[in-house]
Amino acid sequence: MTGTAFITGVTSGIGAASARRFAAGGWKVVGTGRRRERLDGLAGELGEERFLPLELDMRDREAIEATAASLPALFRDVDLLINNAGLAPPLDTVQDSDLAPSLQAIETNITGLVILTRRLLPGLIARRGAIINLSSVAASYPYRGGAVYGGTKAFVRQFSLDLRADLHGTGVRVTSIEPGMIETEFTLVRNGWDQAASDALYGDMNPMTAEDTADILWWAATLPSHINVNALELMPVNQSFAGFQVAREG
Ligand code: NDP
Ligand code: 8X3
Repeated sequence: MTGTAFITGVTSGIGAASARRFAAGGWKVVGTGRRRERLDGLAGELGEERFLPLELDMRDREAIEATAASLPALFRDVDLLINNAGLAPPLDTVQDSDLAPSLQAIETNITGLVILTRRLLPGLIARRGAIINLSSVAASYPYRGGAVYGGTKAFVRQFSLDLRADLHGTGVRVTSIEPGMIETEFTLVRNGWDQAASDALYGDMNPMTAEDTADILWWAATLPSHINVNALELMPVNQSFAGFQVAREG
């Protein structure tokens, strides 16, 4: 099976690896992100017949609508939407956090995802296509400093499951992918591009890679069309669960 994949956030990490994976598998890819030079780099690598680079800020509603409405004929018939673009605000508690990074995560991870999904849904229904949304283990397992990020990813997970119900009988597949630690620019972004913080998190624990994750997205997308992976939780072997915390009074 091949087709056209619309992948958000291809300028780094999972999105970049997925653009390469689907292009290598014979798909056409529409790839979005804010960093023009990275989009151009990927376009040079994958070729203009295979990859359409589109500069798009997922916080810009009008831009999302305009982008989806003006896809060129070669890339217009989207069969697969991978809602990947996203980020986490710094690991501050809600009471000690700045509001702006929280709103940025909500607007990117939730609002932009909903607007783009709504816009592409008629075509996806017409083609009995598929949607894969990047949620996170943070949707299900709370951790200190993760309230807004985990909240956005819980939304993505639940939106995916409820969307399946809405799309009942249309043949459209919807999947929530819920990974744990993948070494990408994710932790650099979360920590203001502090390389030492990222290295400390992923050091000596053999995290998943963007390529590992792209292979899993590829697997989910290319299963026989009568199979729907509802939700898939993933972790590196060296990441698992910790207990509750208890505050002692007095
Ligand atoms: P990266 O930081 O490497 O990539 C994030 C991508 O999202 C970039 O291409 C970035 O592009 C794009 N993006 C961020 N903000 C915007 C915006 N406002 N408009 C458009 N694009 C935007 O992180 P990952 O590859 O790791 O993350 C991809 C997804 O996977 C995210 O949704 C993340 O929450 C999720 N995830 C990541 C995990 C991890 O451990 N890494 C685990 C579980 C889920 P640009 O900056 O050019 O706009
Ligand atoms: C990010 C996954 O485990 O780093 O979505 O919080 S984790």
